[in-house]
Amino acid sequence: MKREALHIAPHIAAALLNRRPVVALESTIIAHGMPYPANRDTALAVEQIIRDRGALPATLGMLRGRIIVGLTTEEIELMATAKGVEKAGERDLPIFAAQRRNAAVTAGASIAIAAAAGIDVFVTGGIGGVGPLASRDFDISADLPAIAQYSVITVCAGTKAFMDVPATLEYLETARVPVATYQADDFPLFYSISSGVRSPWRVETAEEIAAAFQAQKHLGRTGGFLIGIPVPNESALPVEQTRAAIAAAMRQIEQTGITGKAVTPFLLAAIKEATAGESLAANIALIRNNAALGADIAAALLR
Ligand code: PSU
Ligand code: MN
Repeated sequence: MKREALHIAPHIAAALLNRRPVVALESTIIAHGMPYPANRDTALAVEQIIRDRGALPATLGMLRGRIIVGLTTEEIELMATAKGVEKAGERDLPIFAAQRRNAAVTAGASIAIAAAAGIDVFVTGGIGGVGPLASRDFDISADLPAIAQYSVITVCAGTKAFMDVPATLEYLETARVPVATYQADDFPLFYSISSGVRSPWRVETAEEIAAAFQAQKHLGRTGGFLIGIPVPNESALPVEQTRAAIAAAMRQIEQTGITGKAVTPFLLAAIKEATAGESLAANIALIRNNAALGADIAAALLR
């Protein structure tokens, strides 16, 4: 992607030029991941958390076919409320650009945009992964090859909980992506603290992550890092509750025949129903937590 093709908000462009820390944020979680008004309130709260830690948030999205780096509050409100906001993965960007659409961007598309803009750190809630039925339906999120390809650090609370976590970690190993968990041994499970799978690498500080990312550049390697950080204890769902809600949601989706990029939004909504909203509370808590670490990594990279 060409940097000239992006519409970078002036304050973000200035921050990048002056080597101030910037954190990229996605918008699919706003338009398709959470109900209103939790989606808008969370998006704005996450931006404020990043500012409070001395970095600048740049929420990404597409408006009338233009890729925006640094949506305004009004534009975030539009993402949160407008009808017909598309879900744009990286491959959808040229089509929606030609059609002058409004589109929320996925984690994978956001990573591609962040790389083009020169933003090193990207924060999301949970990434897409190898889907639960991938051996049958080949559903592997395009988030994974984007993490592997672009030199951006992604901070998340794991894959979304209904993904196949062991298979996702295998994929990332094959794709040569360094994967670490922040202050825990196991890779997290989005709503729950542990996926039960040991993380390839454990880190204690933002500085450690920044140093390894700088070493990667020094070695002339391209590609990203994936950092998992468990949901805060007080908002975590017990793992049995997460697994039961996923099982219920999976039974529902088998009946509907929904496939492709509609799967993730459907399952997130079904799990929210199955947990009486507790999964949404966990989702909000974890993305706020991820944002704080993302801001600290962005600052550490510039020290
Ligand atoms: N994290 C959340 N909620 C979301 C998503 C992530 O807490 O809605 C979005 C991200 O934009 C991610 C997308 O890229 O879900 C993955 O969709 P799929 O599984 O179709 O690749
Ligand atoms: Mn998919």
